[in-house]
Amino acid sequence: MKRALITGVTGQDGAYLSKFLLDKGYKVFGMYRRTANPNFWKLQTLNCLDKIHLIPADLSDASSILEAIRISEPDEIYNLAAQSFVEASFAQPLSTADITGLGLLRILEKVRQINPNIKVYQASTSELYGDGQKGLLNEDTPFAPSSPYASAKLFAYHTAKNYRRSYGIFVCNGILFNHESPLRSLEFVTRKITNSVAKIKLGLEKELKLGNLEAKRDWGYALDYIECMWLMLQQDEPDDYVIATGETHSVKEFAQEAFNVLGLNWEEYVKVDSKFIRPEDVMYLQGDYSKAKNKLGWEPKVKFKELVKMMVDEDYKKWQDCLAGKQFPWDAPYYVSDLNIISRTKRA
Ligand code: NAP
Ligand code: G4F
Repeated sequence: MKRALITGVTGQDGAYLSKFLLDKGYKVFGMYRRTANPNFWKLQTLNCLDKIHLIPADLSDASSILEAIRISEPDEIYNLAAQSFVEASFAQPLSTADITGLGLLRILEKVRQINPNIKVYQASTSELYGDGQKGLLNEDTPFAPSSPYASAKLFAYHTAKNYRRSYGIFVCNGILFNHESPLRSLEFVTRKITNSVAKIKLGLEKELKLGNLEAKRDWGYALDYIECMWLMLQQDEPDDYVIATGETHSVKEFAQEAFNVLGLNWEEYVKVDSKFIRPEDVMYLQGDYSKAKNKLGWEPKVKFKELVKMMVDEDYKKWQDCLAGKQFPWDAPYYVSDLNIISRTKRA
């Protein structure tokens, strides 16, 4: 039986990957960081919390990473843990660099020392490209990070390549473009929109405040992208791959489509609030996944409209169930509306 250690197991991708690997017969170990309140609703939703083995550890704490690797004795490590919210990286640049950047270095050092045969997947990102790009972006497009988050991920990207060349460690960068799902956290724009659309339809909210409506993203479905992480580690040689849909849409188009799903006109509800506009933003992302298609045999299955509908339908159903008194693991009722958060202001 193969053994996998997933860092960031409580996140969107960590939950889907846990289920994917359990279904493949893996023994799954999930590294989670200690929090004052429980944070397992995504794993519970997918019915796999009681099937994985949880190890408390933190990417900023090298000794806890050592323990996690010793306990799990993995064949494969999937490094999904990060401070993953770009906007927060402007407010917390140092901890973002520590976790999102140095975190991988701490893992690779332990792998090098304990068992250099462990294969490692690194969650790289399309944010590496930064602002000002045009056309389809691929593995050869130069990177120009536009946030502390992207700079930290660029450090990790090069660290992975360096450990591959210097020590022969099997480590792959998955340059994943934005991927979403009903398990996406509420601070990201897609789920923020779909959750609000559901609440507005049910009379629980009156408006939706957003920032930059013109930014374009290549949005795919998280579950489609999980398979790729695994495929990369099943190859004979480690390599880096772009994973995307090849389509791009603006935040405005996402909002328009999401309100459409429930028969609402987005223009009546969406307001722009400058507090959600970032000091620097990436205006355009569109990925070329030909290398993954040719070498891994991978293609995305879910495209834009289907993704938006899936997310709106799920949030709408859950709010209806919640109002009917049903109880289930879910984040939305406990979310502090970002309208109440005053620390986020546009920087000059
Ligand atoms: P996510 O939902 O934000 O999950 C991030 C995970 O990292 C959570 O489990 C979080 O734990 C954990 N974490 C944060 N700080 C940690 C620390 N100091 N020590 C240990 N764990 C820590 O992110 P995601 O969307 O699943 O993305 C997975 C990875 O892919 C991330 O590295 C992200 O940067 C990258 N990525 C995501 C996308 C995307 O569109 N989703 C695209 C490209 C790359 P808590 O639950 O306790 O916060
Ligand atoms: O949903 P977002 O916060 O995602 P972003 O910044 O693209 O980052 C996500 O994808 C990356 C891959 O490219 C990952 F590496 C990263 O971990 C994360 O998963 O914002 C998308 C766009 C931005 O241009 C933002 O300025 O939406 C714009 N936006 C407009 N109004 C907003 C809002 N974003 C958020 N979060 N909230 C708003 O109200």
